[in-house]
This record gives sequence, structure tokens and C-alpha cells, in this order.
Amino acid sequence: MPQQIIVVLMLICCIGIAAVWAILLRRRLLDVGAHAAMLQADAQQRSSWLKHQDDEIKWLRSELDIRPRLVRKTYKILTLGVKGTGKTSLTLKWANPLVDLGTIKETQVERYERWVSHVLDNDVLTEHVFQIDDWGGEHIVEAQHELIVEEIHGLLVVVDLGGPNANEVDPDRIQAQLREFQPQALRFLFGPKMLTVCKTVVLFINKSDLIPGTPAHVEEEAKRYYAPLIENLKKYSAQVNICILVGSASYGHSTHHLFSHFVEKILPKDAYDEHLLQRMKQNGGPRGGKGGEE
Ligand SMILES: Nc1nc2c(ncn2[C@@H]2O[C@H](COP(=O)(O)OP(=O)(O)OP(=O)(O)O)[C@@H](O)[C@H]2O)c(=O)[nH]1
Ligand SMILES: [Mg+2]
Repeated sequence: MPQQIIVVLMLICCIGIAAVWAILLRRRLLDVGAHAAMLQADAQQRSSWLKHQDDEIKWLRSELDIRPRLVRKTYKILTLGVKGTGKTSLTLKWANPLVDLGTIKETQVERYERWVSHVLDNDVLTEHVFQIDDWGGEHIVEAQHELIVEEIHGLLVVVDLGGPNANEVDPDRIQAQLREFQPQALRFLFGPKMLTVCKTVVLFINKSDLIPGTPAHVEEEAKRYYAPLIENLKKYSAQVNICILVGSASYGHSTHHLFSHFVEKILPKDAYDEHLLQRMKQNGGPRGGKGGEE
């Protein structure tokens, strides 16, 4: 009898264990099923992302195909003058450069870029850019050399009425600058290549703030100091445009005329865009205001 009980108990135990196993197995199977469903959903999502990326690449390619080709036209403007006349102060003011290409140590030239206009013609977008080379006065010989060997579209000669910390006109300094640009030097600078490529020469008499009086009087005085140079420059006016400006880089007098003047004289007429036309209309050209003479 006890043996039968033992057998029955063992049977009950076996059935119990089997039932527990069955439950565990069922749970496991459910887990595996859920995992498989998750993997399938994940795979579907990845495949949809891939398709989306593929579509995006195709769209970008088609955009690239219809995008205009970019062409760049650079016009070089050279700034020339003895040490401390205000060349850098003036360049930073008129050119309002967006790009500072940095100082080239060996040659001591500061090189800047200013975008002037963008013109779209069929599938070509032309970007017109001024490159301004601002040579330190200590390197005037290298600057003059650049004028002779490079293609320079505009020349900005900067003279001043007094030294770096002057608070009045310095006649000795003016005489020294007149000697620097005496007729013989001008003949050397205004060679055949320069006269062919260069569209304008601007003489900017800087530091007009050192002369007291009305703007008209200041201009007259400044031009009187530099009369020999003005006269010698004008001898070239049949070959190249000559412009005389009196102003102050520190106070912004006449500095705004420079950009419009260079645009007007250097940029071909088909290089104007809407924005530039608007700007030129507002400025009224280089002689729209006072201080300019050609
Ligand atoms: N009073 C007066 N000082 C000015 C004017 N423009 C520039 N300066 C001063 O002149 C000094 C020289 O100015 P810069 O712009 O460095 O002259 P620069 O011609 O570039 O000098 P270098 O590169 O050394 O040849 C500075 O002390 C300026 O503050 C101006 O319109 N009026
Ligand atoms: Mg400088």
C-alpha cells in the first residue's frame, strides 16, 4: 500500500514538473515570437530609412545637375603710399572687406577680398570680386614692382597731410611724398602694361581733418599742397582715368566714394546685379557727393 502511494505521489510530481515546463516553454516561445516581431519591425524601419536616403541622394543629384556653374572674376586694386599715410585704415573703411586673406609675411602685403556682385547667365553664376592688396609703406618698392608685373585694374595712391600722430599739416612730409611720386617715378609706374589694364588711378589725399575750416576750404588747401603731383598725374588722363579725392580715413570723409568709383570704372556693365544697382543709385556715383574731381 505505501508503495502505491509513493508511485501515485511520484506520478503527481512528474505531472507537476511537466506542467511547469510546459508553462516555461510557452513563455519562452512567446518571448521568441515577440523578439522576432521586433526584429522584423526594425528591419522594415531600416529598409524604409534606406529608401528615404536613396530618394534624398537622387533628389540632391538632380539639384546638383540643375545648379549653375560658379565662375569667379577678380579685379585687383593696389594701394600704394609711403609709411603711415593711412592705407590700411582707408582699405578697411572703403572696402569693408568680408575676407581677410591675411598678411603675407615675406612680402608684407595685406590682402583682402570684397564681393561686388553675382550675375546669373543661363547656367553660369559669375561672382565679381575686388581683391585689394594693401602694401605696407616700407615695401613701396615691392608694391611698385607688383604694379608693373601684375594685372592691376585699379590703383589707389594714398598720400597724407601729416605723420601718424600729427595734429597739424606737416609741409616737410608733404614734400617727401611729392619727391616719392615725382614725374620720373610716375613714368616708371605708368608703363605700357599698367596703362592697358588699369582702368583708374585715384589719388587720395588723406588726413583732411588736419586742416581746419569748411569742407570746400579744406579741399582747396589739400589740393594746393599736392598741386605738383595732381598736375603730373593729369598728364596721363588721356590714357587712364585719374580721380583726386580729399578725405579722412579716421573720420570717414570721402571714403565711401571709393567703392562706387572703383565699381563704376572697373566693373563691366554686364556685371551689375540688382543689389549693386540699388547701391550705386543710393550713392549717386563717386561725384554724387563732394570731394571728388576727375
Ligand atoms: N589724423 C588722421 N590720422 C589718420 C588718418 N588715417 C590714418 N591715420 C593714422 O595714421 C596712422 C597710420 O595709419 P595706417 O592705416 O596704419 O597707415 P598705413 O599707410 O597702412 O601704414 P603702413 O602700413 O605702415 O605703411 C595711424 O596712427 C592712424 O590712426 C586720418 O584720416 N586722420
Ligand atoms: Mg598698413
